Amino acid sequence: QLRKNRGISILGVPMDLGADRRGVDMGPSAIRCAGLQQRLEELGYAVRDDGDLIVRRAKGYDSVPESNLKYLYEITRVTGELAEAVAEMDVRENSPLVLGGDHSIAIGTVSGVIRRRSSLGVIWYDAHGDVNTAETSPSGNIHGMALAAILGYGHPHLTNIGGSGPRVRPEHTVIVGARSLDPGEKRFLKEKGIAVYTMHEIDRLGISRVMEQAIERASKGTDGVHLSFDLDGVDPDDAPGVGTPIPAGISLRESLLVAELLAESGVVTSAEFVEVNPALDERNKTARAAVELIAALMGETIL
Ligand code: B3U
Ligand code: MN
Ligand code: MN
Repeated sequence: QLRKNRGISILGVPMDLGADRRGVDMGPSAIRCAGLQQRLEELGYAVRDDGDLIVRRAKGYDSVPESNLKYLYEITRVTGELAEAVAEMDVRENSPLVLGGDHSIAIGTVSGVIRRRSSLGVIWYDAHGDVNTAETSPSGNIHGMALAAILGYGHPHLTNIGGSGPRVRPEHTVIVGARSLDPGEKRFLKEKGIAVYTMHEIDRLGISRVMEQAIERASKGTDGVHLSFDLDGVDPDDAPGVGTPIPAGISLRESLLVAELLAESGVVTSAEFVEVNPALDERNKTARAAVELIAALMGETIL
């Protein structure tokens, strides 16, 4: 649980290679500039900022000859380091809060978190499914393959980062906010029986019932839930600074309720906030939204 008697360890991963577009490498910096640490300290947490991992700017496409995976080697290296760093936080009894960077970093975060847990649930808040593999990906961008890798599917380099075998089971995986899925992803999600709350379900049931069900699914039979929060899940009107804005998304207001409901449930044991792109943002609006969301997740209430 993200409890106040536990400290929080912040780690930034300034990587944009998985998105193949410059800008999200500045995400950790922008979120810190928006006042993250102070906000968490005001809530009573002992916050430790471990700084950023080092990401090498790859020259050209450091890709494997037999596949379309872009920057596979550097992404494998960085996420492997991330897994070790996150596992280390757990030893210190600090809750990991990872700042992205593109969403490929989730492979490292989850692989680190799972070291000391027998089973983990994942709530994947995203406009996308991120369940492509090299075979189904339209882009070769690894950020669109992160959840598949966590579930044990994809290139062996990606499925063996910081461990081996599936990190999370399909029945403990929930996607919230999906509105842009590739044909291969739709097939994958149906085949594996992964719960997907698309915008359709959110509009029909309302975000609060969706979260009730999502929390139940991710927490039942697991000893922790990881929140992987892609800022492009939020509507681009509220979070314009993301690499791939998809309209008709979840409002910031609803997203804050998501964070508050998660805080109330007490099931979340680690989190990451990814895909903030300050180069496309308006006066750091998206990073400021990220800080609001993190504060709510950590128990900040209005009254
Ligand atoms: N599904 C597409 C697009 C995409 C995924 N994640 C983001 N964009 N941010 C792909 O490339 O896999
Ligand atoms: Mn994503
Ligand atoms: Mn996304």
